[in-house]
Amino acid sequence: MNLIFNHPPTDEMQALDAAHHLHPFTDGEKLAHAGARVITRANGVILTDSDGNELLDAMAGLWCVNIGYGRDELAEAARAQMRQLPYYNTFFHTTHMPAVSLSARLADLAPGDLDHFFFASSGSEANDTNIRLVRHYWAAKGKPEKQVIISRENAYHGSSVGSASLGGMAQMHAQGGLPIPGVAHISEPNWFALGGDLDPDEFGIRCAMELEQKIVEFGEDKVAAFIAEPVQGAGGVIIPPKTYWPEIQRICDRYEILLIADEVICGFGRTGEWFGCQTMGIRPQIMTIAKGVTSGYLPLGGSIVSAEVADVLNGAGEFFHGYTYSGHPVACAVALENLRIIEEERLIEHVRDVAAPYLSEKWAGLAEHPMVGEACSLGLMASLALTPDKAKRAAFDAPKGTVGLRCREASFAGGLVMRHVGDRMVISPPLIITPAEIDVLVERAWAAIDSAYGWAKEEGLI
Ligand code: PXG
Repeated sequence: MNLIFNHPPTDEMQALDAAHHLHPFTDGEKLAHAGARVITRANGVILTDSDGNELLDAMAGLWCVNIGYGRDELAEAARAQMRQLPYYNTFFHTTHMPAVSLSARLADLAPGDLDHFFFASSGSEANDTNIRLVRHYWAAKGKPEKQVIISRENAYHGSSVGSASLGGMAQMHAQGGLPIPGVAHISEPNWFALGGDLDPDEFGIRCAMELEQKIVEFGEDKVAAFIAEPVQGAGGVIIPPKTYWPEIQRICDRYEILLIADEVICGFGRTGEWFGCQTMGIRPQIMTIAKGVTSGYLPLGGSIVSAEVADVLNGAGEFFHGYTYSGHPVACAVALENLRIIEEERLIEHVRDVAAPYLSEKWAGLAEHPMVGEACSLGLMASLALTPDKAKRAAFDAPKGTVGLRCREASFAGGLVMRHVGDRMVISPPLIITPAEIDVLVERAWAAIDSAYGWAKEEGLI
């Protein structure tokens, strides 16, 4: 029997899952006790589980299914490419049309002179590439001591040793001796949690100035790059104050350090432009991409670098770096079809002109709930901060994430996939979402918050 299409009852699948499957970012014992939710199919913005429940997927999978589920065109693109050339590598002076076409397409789409692409299969791999690439770049320019990469606390750049080191997740660093040497972190521009009595604009400047202080501390001749997400995603959809990015750009320019925009979440329409750096008005020399480039239908990631960076790399002999699946032809073919759909169906215009303004208005209404201290959105990413005291922007008197988890559970039970990051709730729906679907999303989000509110009151947390 084909267990995938003709599956056994839910409890049997859960038992098999618990017996053999180690899940990412999961407490295995708790999961085995509760049993995993089994997702069996999806269409548009709706997931269906093995018991036939339907859920509105306000996370677009894991921030990636930009064009929504169920697009046969991508299946057809994969099938055609698999039949013609399922695999070949791009090492040893070889190439193939899917990699050629996708590099050229990305060079067209990326802003400024970002016009060369190094392929990987994920955001983590791409950021590992970036670590090696920027150090190799500076060595090629006769400055091998420029090694340090500055990042931010509560940033997420991946889960491999290198990319998790770039990330600023304390819990990840605590497991396995991270970060690696040569990575330093500054504060995140999270006004709600860290802004104290400063107004958001002053706080934005103060956070950016930390970059300057760190560069001066190490010495400009030691610092290779600064990496940041235009808007932190996994950190809780933290939208920086408007003063932040212009000041960061000024500092990067002044001290001649490379700016790496990690566009793994922000790229491919999420912010209402092709890339988050365009929304933020910054000029990175390198962008990390993954997720939305294929809408998650197949794994693909990589680094887009400027003409100047590419020239230096190309003039520096062999770069001893690459992955078996760098430029995988099937993933590239699927990416090209995905980009065609985003462009021809004008999905970025849909986000910018229809979905984001509508979400922004409806989402802001959630701030009227007594337990919501902040409700903010940019493009189609949004978050809200749960708090027992709005005026003080206070945290709950419970381990971080206790109320957030409760809210997430209520959300799932009410037919909405909404995530929690500590006690912030986050969403990032497919770009195709309609105003009517946004109404359902916000209604279910309110119900989930309200359910968690009732529970928090009973527990004496409010
Ligand atoms: N950079 C950013 C900005 C990301 O959000 C990565 C790099 C790593 O990409 P890969 O493809 O290696 O996973 C990411 C991934 C969450 C969550 O819980 C977020 C991500 C991955 C898994 C979980 O929000 N982002």
